[in-house]
Amino acid sequence: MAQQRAVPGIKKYTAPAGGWGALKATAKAIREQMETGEAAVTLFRTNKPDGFDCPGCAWPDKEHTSTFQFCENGAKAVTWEATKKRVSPEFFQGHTVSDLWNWTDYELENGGRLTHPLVYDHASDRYQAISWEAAFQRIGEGLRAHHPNTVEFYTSGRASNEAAFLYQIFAREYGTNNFPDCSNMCHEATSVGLPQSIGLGKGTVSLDDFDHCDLIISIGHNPGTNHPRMMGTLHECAKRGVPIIVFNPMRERALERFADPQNPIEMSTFGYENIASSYYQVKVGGDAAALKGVMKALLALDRAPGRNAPVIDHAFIAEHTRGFETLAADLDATEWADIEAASGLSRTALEAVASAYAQSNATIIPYGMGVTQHSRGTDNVQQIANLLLMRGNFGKAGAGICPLRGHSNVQGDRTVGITEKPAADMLQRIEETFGFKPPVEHGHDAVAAMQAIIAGRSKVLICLGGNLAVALPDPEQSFPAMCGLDLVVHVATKLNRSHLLIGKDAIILPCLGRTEHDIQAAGPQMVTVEDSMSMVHSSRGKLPPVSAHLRSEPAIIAGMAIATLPQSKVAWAELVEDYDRIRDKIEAVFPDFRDFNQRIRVPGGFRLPLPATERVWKTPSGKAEFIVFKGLNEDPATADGAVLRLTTIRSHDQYNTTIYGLDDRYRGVFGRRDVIFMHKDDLAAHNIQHGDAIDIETALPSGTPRRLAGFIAIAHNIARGSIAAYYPEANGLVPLDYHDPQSGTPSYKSVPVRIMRHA
Ligand SMILES: Nc1nc2c(c(=O)[nH]1)N[C@H]1C(S)=C(S)[C@@H](COP(=O)(O)OP(=O)(O)OC[C@H]3O[C@@H](n4cnc5c(=O)[nH]c(N)nc54)[C@H](O)[C@@H]3O)O[C@H]1N2
Ligand SMILES: Nc1nc2c(c(=O)[nH]1)N[C@H]1C(S)=C(S)[C@@H](COP(=O)(O)OP(=O)(O)OC[C@H]3O[C@@H](n4cnc5c(=O)[nH]c(N)nc54)[C@H](O)[C@@H]3O)O[C@H]1N2
Ligand SMILES: [Mo]
Repeated sequence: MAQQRAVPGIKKYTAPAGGWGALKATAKAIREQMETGEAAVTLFRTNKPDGFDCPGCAWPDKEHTSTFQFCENGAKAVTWEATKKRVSPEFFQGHTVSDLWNWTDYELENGGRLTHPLVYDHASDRYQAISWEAAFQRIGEGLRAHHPNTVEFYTSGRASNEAAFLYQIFAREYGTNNFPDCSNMCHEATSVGLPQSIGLGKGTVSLDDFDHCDLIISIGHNPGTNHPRMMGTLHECAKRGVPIIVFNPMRERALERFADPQNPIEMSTFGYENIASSYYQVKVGGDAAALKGVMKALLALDRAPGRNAPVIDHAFIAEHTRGFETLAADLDATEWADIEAASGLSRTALEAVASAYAQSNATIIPYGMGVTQHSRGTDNVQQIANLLLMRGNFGKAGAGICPLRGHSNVQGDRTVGITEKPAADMLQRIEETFGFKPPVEHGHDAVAAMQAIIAGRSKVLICLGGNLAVALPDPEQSFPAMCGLDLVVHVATKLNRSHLLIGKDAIILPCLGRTEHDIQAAGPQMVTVEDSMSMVHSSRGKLPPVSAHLRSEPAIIAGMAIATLPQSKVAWAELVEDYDRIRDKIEAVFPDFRDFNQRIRVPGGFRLPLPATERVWKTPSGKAEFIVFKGLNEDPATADGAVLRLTTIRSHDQYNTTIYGLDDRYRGVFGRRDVIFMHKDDLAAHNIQHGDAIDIETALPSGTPRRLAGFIAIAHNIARGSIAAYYPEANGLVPLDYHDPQSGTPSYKSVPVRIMRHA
């Protein structure tokens, strides 16, 4: 038995999630980043019809007209952007880039908001102020000197629809479909997998469906931290008596018990609601096996003699789907012993899930990165679709699939054309609308872009937000490769490590954030975003910009385009004067945005068409497809019992590569991020004690082993054989070429590793 000794910063957290702890943390975020009066007003206007869209997550808001919904991590995201701290040209006079490299990711961003356009000066190793016009000219010259297919146009998911649309038009008129995108590291398995299954690459539920569901099966996501406003919804469902079944290798506190900070009675009595009715600690990478087990048990229930009502919706299957017989044959041929071994769950447990599912007339399955970030992530998503299809859980109230998108507009960015594999009809409408011929040849996704940079095939990187080098796997290869680029341009709000990877020429262009006024020639502007449930709504900043030198993302893209494309067919300056004009063009290229400018002005916005919610299947066959997952392993299997599966996760105090602080309250970690969460029996089996320093090495069948040294092993409630570490610290263990072949999503959530005592 591993002995529980005291380890600095590791404590048991016994309270429910939410509650007073959340209020306290919010107050701290406001105190540290903002002037208090202003902060309160700003926060109050978040996600209200005349306010700005919360940059925290893509969970929708009820009606968008409801009263302010409190959320701790939304407050952190807003105060982090609306901070009183500044990174000005004087700041860089005091710090060379080599100095800054030694700062932590937290320290870099905590410096504050970028205030001026900057260019890197090799002689002094410093960023220096540059005028917008000079910066654009340099970018234009740089781009014109390169072949378009050697340039990468990265998008992080905060960009508005208007910015993302202009960006793709700029890159395509320039001549490339190289669109690496944060979605490629995130829900690409959804975007690729679901169109094959149901003819739609998005979720099918709306918030109202949660009021009508009988059962929720929540797989591989941590809403208490990453989608806190979802906790209000889950809390209501739990109160209504809806069973919530969770599949997650870690016992996440918010999925166990939650005290709603909006609920005065719970707050004053220290009460809470139990969230999960059953919690199954599936092995990391064991979801496909678990889902197959549930489907196999459902088949058995359906076939059981003496049942008067069928468990499987055969009428729906006959009318709407194809491939059920093949799926059933595969399930029949799959042995329970293999399912149990691969999932780490017992047959009895999976049968209990099937039986709860059989009793529910309307089931919702929400899921997150625990499902998508695997080398068979696409197949994984399709198993969820199969399970829902077996009982006709599409196109009826209270039922459907609910991928939890990451960035607040990552879904919208894809809708308005950020894709490396453009559809022919979009290209045709771009040509009709703007009068230039966009390229047809497919471009690079995020992994392919970095591979091209490493191989020296790509020479220029333009980033609309994000922190690409840190978000991607394999920093040992990608960091030096980034420094070999001819030109790197970052449109950003805050300084991060990717900005310190200097090529021949490096430029930072500071932009307005969501919280700030955006005033153009025609007056104050709003932008639009699409949430996880395909609701498009407006966002209008409320605070004065942190610096007079900031420009909006649309204005910056137009500036780059004008400087790069002197013969452009696009009236860039005119479009940016009034964003209604951009929206008219979006509507011209994407007819789903019919009457865009009228409908966006209706409080709450509008929902984009989702054919699968009407049982219209936009697949080649016109039917929904059952897609068989061959085998059981989402990741390469290994017979070596000493090999553990590493998953990489977010702490409660971070937004992707943005680290707000060093605590992970609900998991009982305070003031440090260098930990490896392990089951106590795995610690014992490795003869390692809680608190020991360990090294971790990848154990993939091919490729050079990658190693991280000096992490602290801690005993945690996690499935046996599975271990967890924080992202991005653990990205050095994830190989860039270790990804889902269908979607290109890196297998961040399942790396085979060995651990050993720290050398
Ligand atoms: N505050 C805050 N909000 C955010 C973000 C943030 O960093 N901070 N990031 C945003 C973005 S871009 C995204 S994509 C989302 C991410 O939201 P999530 O999908 O919730 O993100 P992760 O923290 O990566 O963790 C997922 C959960 O998956 C579990 N898990 C790990 N491996 C497996 C597995 O193999 N199977 C199963 N079933 N579960 C597994 C982990 O235990 C963890 O509970 O959140 C968005 N919202
Ligand atoms: N190991 C591991 N790696 C992962 C993941 C994982 O679970 N495990 N998750 C992956 C996922 S899901 C994602 S989405 C990616 C995230 O990858 P990215 O989207 O590239 O990263 P972020 O950390 O969200 O980007 C933060 C930066 O965005 C800039 N920024 C913030 N707001 C704005 C704005 O309004 N405009 C502009 N222009 N810039 C802004 C700031 O400069 C800030 O430093 O990481 C992926 N990497
Ligand atoms: Mo994401």
